[in-house]
Amino acid sequence: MQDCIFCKIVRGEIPTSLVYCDDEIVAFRDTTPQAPTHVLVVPRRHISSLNDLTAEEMPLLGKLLQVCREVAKKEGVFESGYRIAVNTGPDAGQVVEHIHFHVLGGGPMNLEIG
Ligand code: DGP
Repeated sequence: MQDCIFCKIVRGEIPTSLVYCDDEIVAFRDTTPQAPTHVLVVPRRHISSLNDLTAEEMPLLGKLLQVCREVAKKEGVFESGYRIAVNTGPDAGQVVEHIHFHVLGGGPMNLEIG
């Protein structure tokens, strides 16, 4: 998608701190980290949100989670613990309309909602 910021990152048009990439998935550091480790895992294909994922695209979810796990290992939080967050829609605070998994870790976290 032309104007999508994460599509631009995926295409290499915006510089980013890359953590992982393969032919389907890219992971990079969040510019406004909410935890010592804060990495975003995104598919190269533009999908606006979890709500827009088709039945055929469901296997991609497993791959995204697998990459989240690899990122957690790479970042050294696999054993200490990490959180995966997928904000979906306005009430959840989704700002970027390109599905992304937040991988957060590096210290204890509260389970606050909101
Ligand atoms: P969400 O609220 O779930 O849509 O999270 C979007 C995240 O994307 C937010 O934590 C900040 C991050 N972000 C926004 N713009 C950029 C950018 O240009 N580069 C990177 N690396 N992260 C970005």
